[in-house]
Amino acid sequence: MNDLFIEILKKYKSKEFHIAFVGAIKAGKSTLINSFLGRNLTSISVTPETAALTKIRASKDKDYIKLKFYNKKEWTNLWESIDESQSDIFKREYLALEADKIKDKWVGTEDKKISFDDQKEFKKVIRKWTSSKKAAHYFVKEVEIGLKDFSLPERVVFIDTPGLDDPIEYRSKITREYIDKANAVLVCIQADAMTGQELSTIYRVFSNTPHNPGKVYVIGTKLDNLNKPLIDWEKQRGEWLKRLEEDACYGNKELAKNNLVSASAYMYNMLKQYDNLSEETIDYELEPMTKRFRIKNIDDNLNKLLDVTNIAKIKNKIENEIINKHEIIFLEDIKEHYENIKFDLVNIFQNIKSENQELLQVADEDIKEIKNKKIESLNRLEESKKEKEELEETLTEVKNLTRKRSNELSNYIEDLL
Ligand SMILES: Nc1nc2c(ncn2[C@@H]2O[C@H](COP(=O)(O)OP(=O)(O)OP(=O)(O)O)[C@@H](O)[C@H]2O)c(=O)[nH]1
Ligand SMILES: [Mg+2]
Repeated sequence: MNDLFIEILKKYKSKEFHIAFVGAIKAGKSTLINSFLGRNLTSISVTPETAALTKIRASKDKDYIKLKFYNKKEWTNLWESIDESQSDIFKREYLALEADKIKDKWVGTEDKKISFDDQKEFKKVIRKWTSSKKAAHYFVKEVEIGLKDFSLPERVVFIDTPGLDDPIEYRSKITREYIDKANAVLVCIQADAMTGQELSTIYRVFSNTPHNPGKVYVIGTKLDNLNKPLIDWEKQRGEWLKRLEEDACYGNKELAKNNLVSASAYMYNMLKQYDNLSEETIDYELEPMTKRFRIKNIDDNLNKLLDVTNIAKIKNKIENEIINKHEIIFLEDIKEHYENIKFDLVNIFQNIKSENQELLQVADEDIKEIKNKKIESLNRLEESKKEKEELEETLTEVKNLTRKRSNELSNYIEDLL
């Protein structure tokens, strides 16, 4: 029982909370992450871009990048799986980028961590290791980005993933496998198209997490691409909900309604940098978008425009529904174990009591037998005392931990308000 508790405490201590951003290639995953981060960090492009699983989390100190490389065995396996997949895109791109020239430099290399003061340099290095246009990305198994201004709790990790339909099979496989592991999944689907392909992406995600559809949020991305975003989305939403309510997805109307949101991350990111945008960008990129929302004067309507992008709304959902809910579930979990232990303690002492009563009842019996029973009972009492001490120790540990987590949670909720 004690071991079980120690296991739980350990699990809780090291528990990371993973929020994965998945979807088809070019669905706007990286752009959406950037809007939550408040800076354009993850690489975005009009062609397949994110090639390595990229974890983003808080850094206590400076911004950093941490790289994990394939070892020789993993690299050989990867090549074999590419041979088997019968797709030659990987090899063609690999050749074109002359990646083989730098293979020996990176395969089997120890993990590497680099810290940064300079933002430009930081972005350049992130691109070097995550972009499918750079040769180095082939050899990196996982990239971790640490941000000193990450606004979510330390344990929260965002995961930018390669597209689920990435033509390079091993990349999409990494993403598929990740869906089950993640604590929450944000599926990005372009708001202007719910075609068969998009649906199959959605079904793929739900089939990877059959027991917990509630952890999936469907984000209709690039809302600004609709002709009349607000009106068109309402219609579109009705159609999407019909699909999402089905058993293959949420299997529940209310859950589907709550977990489907549209977003315009690109417009949000532009509006956030509005003061630094060139006139040309404002005239030819931003204004046409804002006009589709039937809003003309950007200067006077900045907050209204930020509001229609829904980014703040989704961020709130991440904090209030996903992270906080998870913290509460965990506290409940600990509380339940605490109650179980209390129950066991009561049982132990009730048993001792009834054994002693038995001892009195046999008082008439042979004196020798009484003595033996007494010794046996004393031994058991000794054992129980020990067990009681151990349990009390664990209880104190749990109490402290629960108190600490509650404080953290209420501080965190206070911060949010
Ligand atoms: N208009 C508009 N364009 C967007 C939006 N979000 C992303 N884009 C554009 O769509 C393209 C793809 O965006 P990414 O964020 O790279 O998409 P991704 O899903 O990360 O793509 P991969 O990593 O290649 O799978 C880029 O040209 C973005 O500028 C949006 O909200 N509105
Ligand atoms: Mg990307």
